[in-house]
Amino acid sequence: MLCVILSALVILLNAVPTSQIQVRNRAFTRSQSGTQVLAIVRQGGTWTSSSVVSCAMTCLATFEDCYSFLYQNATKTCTPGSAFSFSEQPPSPAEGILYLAKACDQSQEFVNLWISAGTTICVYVSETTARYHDAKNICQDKGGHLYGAQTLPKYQLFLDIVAVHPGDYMLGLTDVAQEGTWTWDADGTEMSSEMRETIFFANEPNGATSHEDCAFTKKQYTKTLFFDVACNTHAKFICEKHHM
Ligand SMILES: [Ca+2]
Repeated sequence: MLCVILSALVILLNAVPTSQIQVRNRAFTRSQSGTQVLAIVRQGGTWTSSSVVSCAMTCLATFEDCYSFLYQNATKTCTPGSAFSFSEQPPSPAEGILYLAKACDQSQEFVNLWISAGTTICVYVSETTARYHDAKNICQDKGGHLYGAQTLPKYQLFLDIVAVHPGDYMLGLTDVAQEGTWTWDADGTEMSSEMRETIFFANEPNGATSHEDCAFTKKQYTKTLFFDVACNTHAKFICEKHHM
């Protein structure tokens, strides 16, 4: 009986097409702060380690909704996980690499990133610049919306993304509806005073002209903080959406 079960398991593992796994792989490592994701180490490539592929196959065979798996090189152990079953922060590189096996969308444009313990978000980072309204439409066409920094962890993730993809960025944040009242595109809520003080330069937003209704960074300054600027300014942008 045991042999039958083992044989069935082997068939099940072999039945998972390798190509299906390869396009799903996402690997992350930690930043210097030790608590936040810094970089996409490898994206959409081919795994060279048969142990990692085997771990992925185990995860996909164990959980219909395989979301992530941890392969620890030192101990050669594999820990598969279903959706959000990992309640801890990503492991350090020395501990192993956490692979998020679940794709954000069919096109593979979006990647899963950790926001905080047990929480991830799908983000798309633009390669080119656009005006606010065009960027907003692009994100909506992709089924998401412009990235918001409604919380400190989301602002930290924004900083981590910019560290990997340098440039001037905009947020999904405007006071176009009512001057001085800044609201997030994502849900229409008003920016908290805490986030206002965190993400803007001192004495900003200042509404220096009647057209400064959008929030952009300027890379000539050493800190990645925001100014209010005209919405027809060009900048890079990030789209966000929840995973499938
Ligand atoms: Ca304004």
